[in-house]
Amino acid sequence: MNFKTVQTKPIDGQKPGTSGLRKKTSVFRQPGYLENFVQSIFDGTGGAAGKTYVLGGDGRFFNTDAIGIIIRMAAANGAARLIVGQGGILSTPAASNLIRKYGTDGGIILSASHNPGGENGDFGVKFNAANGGPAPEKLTDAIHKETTRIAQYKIAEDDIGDIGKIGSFTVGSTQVDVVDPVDDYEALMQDLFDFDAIRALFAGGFRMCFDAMHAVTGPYAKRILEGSLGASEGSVINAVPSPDFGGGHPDPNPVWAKEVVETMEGPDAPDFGAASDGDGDRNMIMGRSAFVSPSDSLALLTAYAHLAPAYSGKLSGVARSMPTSRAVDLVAERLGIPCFETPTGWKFFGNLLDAGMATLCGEESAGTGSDHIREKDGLWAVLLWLNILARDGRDIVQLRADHWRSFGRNYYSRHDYEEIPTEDANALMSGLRAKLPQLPGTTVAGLQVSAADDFAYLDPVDQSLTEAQGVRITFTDGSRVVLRLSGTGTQGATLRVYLERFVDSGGDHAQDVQAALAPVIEAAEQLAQIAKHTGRSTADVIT
Ligand code: G16
Repeated sequence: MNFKTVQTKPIDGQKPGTSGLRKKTSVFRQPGYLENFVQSIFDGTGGAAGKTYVLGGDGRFFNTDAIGIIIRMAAANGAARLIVGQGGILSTPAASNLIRKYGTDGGIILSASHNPGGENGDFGVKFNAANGGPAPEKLTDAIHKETTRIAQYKIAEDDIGDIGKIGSFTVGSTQVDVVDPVDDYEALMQDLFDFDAIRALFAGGFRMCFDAMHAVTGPYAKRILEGSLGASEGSVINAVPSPDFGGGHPDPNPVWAKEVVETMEGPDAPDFGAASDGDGDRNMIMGRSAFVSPSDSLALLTAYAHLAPAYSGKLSGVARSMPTSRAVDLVAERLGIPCFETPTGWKFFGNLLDAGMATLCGEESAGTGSDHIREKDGLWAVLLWLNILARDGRDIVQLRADHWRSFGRNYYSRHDYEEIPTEDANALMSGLRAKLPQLPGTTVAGLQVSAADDFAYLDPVDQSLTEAQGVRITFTDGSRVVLRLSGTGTQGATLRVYLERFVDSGGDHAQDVQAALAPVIEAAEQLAQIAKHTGRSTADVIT
């Protein structure tokens, strides 16, 4: 095997965002772009020599080529071993599991998550650390620093073995083990959940529809739901991963996961609906004609997790990202366990999970997970729901209604304004930040402001401070508006406006969500002057 050292120059903009480096696929395919970033990952994390990495991706366009490049670079940099998903496929949760199970030094995951794929879509590269979780800020900062001073990268010149076949080959002195992407993940799920109870549920006629959205979870869901658990054939739809996700947008929310939504709202709807995203870490949950918001899902899973063997009597605490609704806080309070509020980004849960301070975590952005791995996990959420429904016996819609009657309902919605010119988005945020100190005590759209700040997080484990994580404005009636700019977009800026209104246990829980939130929506507009800054009178995506 011949190795070569290629002279290169820093490329602007290789700063990882909320979750790795995400760019247009065409940007990643520019000569040296991927290579520069991968070499910077190695250099920023102490070099690849003698290390073992997990490697895989969500199968989007350029996945296979990128895997080949990374294998050749890891070998040239002296890695000892690579564990690669067959065909270059690994869901993000499956990759996290492999890193932990085989004690590797980390992993490289190729995905732009829920962003569309294809030649004109998005691509992404993420480094996960030895705990299986997304690299924390100090590592992503170190990687970014390398991208600004890189002068050369190393790569093997010759062809390598076939990653389409399970087995092993070597590249120089690096051993490459190609593994089944599903096996270890399924074994983990069997350890966590009561598979017998779920099997009995399906055997009793329970029906579900899982939309894999032509993305990576198809093979996982087929094997586990239809194979091991006995869901009827056809329960998993859009199950074959395709490089452009069938031309779709693999984001599991009511806007993009239309097929399962129509099924769940149609005549003869199944009992349970779900979907997962491009790389399998997000989830959407539905009952008949009922979308369960991710924030509510987190609260309900926390309330009923004891019905699953892995979590019975074992919840040390919960954590949610700051913009996620406070429904789970109420459950944690009643259970007498702590509830942590972190910035957006799964990486912020890592320390809490490692320290055993939180067992379940979740985010409004359709992410839920636990300490079984260090990523959010779409299929895990579906299986925990199935386990709960199998053991509880109630229908999901009834379960949720009973929950609201007991805890009250946190009406919740997110309004996204996409592809705004970056300067306009920054002007909106800085204008808002400037007026925060004057807001408490004032009344906006009939709501009195009780507190207003720019969220800063002091990590209770390593004491690191992360500032400017989003503006939050709370009102005396318990309502809340949060505004922040997305860190995962690839074009312009995306403004996210998170809206929440609490109606207590005796109140009306059957209102239309947007109608219930109308005063909060109006307050957000008056406070941030969204229409003036964006030139738009409504959001592009409302979930
Ligand atoms: C990533 C992060 C999540 C975050 C989401 C949205 O998810 O891991 O923690 O909530 O992005 O982030 P933003 O609001 O900055 O766009 P994923 O599924 O895209 O990897």
